Amino acid sequence: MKLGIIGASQAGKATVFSALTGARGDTDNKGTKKDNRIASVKVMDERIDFLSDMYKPKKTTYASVEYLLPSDTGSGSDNAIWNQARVCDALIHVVRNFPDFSGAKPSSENEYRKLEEEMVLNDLVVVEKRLERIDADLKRGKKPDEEEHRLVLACKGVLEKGMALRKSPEIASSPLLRGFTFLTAKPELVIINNEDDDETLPEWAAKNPDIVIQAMRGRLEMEIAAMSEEDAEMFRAEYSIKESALDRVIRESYRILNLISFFTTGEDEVKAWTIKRNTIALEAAGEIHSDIQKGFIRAEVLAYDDLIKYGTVKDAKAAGRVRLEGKEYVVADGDIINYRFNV
Ligand SMILES: Nc1nc2c(ncn2[C@@H]2O[C@H](COP(=O)(O)OP(=O)(O)OP(=O)(O)O)[C@@H](O)[C@H]2O)c(=O)[nH]1
Ligand SMILES: [Mg+2]
Repeated sequence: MKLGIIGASQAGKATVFSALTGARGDTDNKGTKKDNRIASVKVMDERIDFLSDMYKPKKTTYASVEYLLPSDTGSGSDNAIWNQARVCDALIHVVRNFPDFSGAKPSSENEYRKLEEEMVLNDLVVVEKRLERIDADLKRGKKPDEEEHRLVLACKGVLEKGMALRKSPEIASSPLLRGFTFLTAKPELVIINNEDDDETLPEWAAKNPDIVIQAMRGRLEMEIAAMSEEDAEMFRAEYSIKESALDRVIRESYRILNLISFFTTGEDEVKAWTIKRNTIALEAAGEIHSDIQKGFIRAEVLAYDDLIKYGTVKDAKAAGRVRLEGKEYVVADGDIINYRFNV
C-alpha cells in the first residue's frame, strides 16, 4: 500500500513525511532535497506480537505501508508531482494550520479547497482528452466501448460540478476506469498540520463529515519520531499524546482503503498479510503464493479472538473453533489461516 503526501507549498509535507517515517521507517532513498523520498514503515500489530511469542518463529513479518513524498523539481514541476501521486493507492493531503515564515495566519480552508480544485481540474483534463480520442475514433468509424464512454461522461458530470470522483463510489471503484488513475478517485486523508500546542481541528474541518480528516502536530511529531523510544514515551506523556500520529494515520489508511489483515503462523514464520475487505480465501491464498491458490484444497481458519479466548490452538480446536473453509469463504480481519493445498 502506497500513500502519497501532497499539499500546498510550505504546508509541512516534508515535516509530516518525517513524522510518519522517522521512527521506524526504512528509507531506501535518503537522496538530496530534489529527489522524491519514499519510505516503508512497519505496521505495528499486537496480534503479531502475540503470535510471535506463541510460535517463536525464525522470522516475524509485520505488514508495511509505503509513504511517498513526490519531488517538486524537474521540468513541468506541478505535473511531475501529480504524476507521482497518480501511482499511489491513497493520498494524504497536508494542510498548513500554523503561521508561515512571515507570521501570516494560516487560511487552512482556502488552501485545502484550492488544492482539491486543482486535482479536480487535473482529472477533468484527463477526461476531456479521453473524450476527444473517442470522438476522433468515432469519426474514423471505430466504435467506442459503450460502457467506458458512459462512465467517462459520468466522470465529466461529477468533475464539472467541482466534485471529487470519490463522492461517486460507482465511478471511483469501476475497474474500467482504473487505468485513468484519477487523483480525485483515490481515497484521501486530510491532515491539518497544527502548531505544537494545538491538537484541535479548525471549525470548518470539524464540521465537515464528508472529509476524512485528522489533526496532527507535524513538527512536534517529527521531533518525537527522531527520539529514542524511551525519550519519545516520556515526551508523549508530557504532551498527553496517547497514540503516535503514525499509528493514527495507519489505522485510518486501512479504513479508507478498506484493508484488513490475516495471519499465517508456523515455526518458520509468523506473518501479517494485507488484503481488501471481502476477499475470498482463494484470492487471499494467491497473495501468499500462486501454487497455494492453484492447488487450493481447504483453508483452516481460526479467528485471532478465539485463539485468545481458548488460549491455545489445541484448545480452540477441541472447542470446534478451527473451521475448514472452502474457496469462497470471505476472509475476516484477524483470521489465522493455514492453507491445505496440493502442489
Ligand atoms: N509551527 C509549525 N511549523 C511547522 C510545522 N510543520 C512544518 N513547519 C514549518 O513550516 C516550514 C515548511 O515545512 P516543510 O515540511 O518543509 O513544508 P513543505 O510542504 O515540504 O514545503 P515545500 O516543499 O517548500 O512546499 C518549515 O519551516 C517547517 O519547520 C508545524 O506543525 N508547526
Ligand atoms: Mg518540501
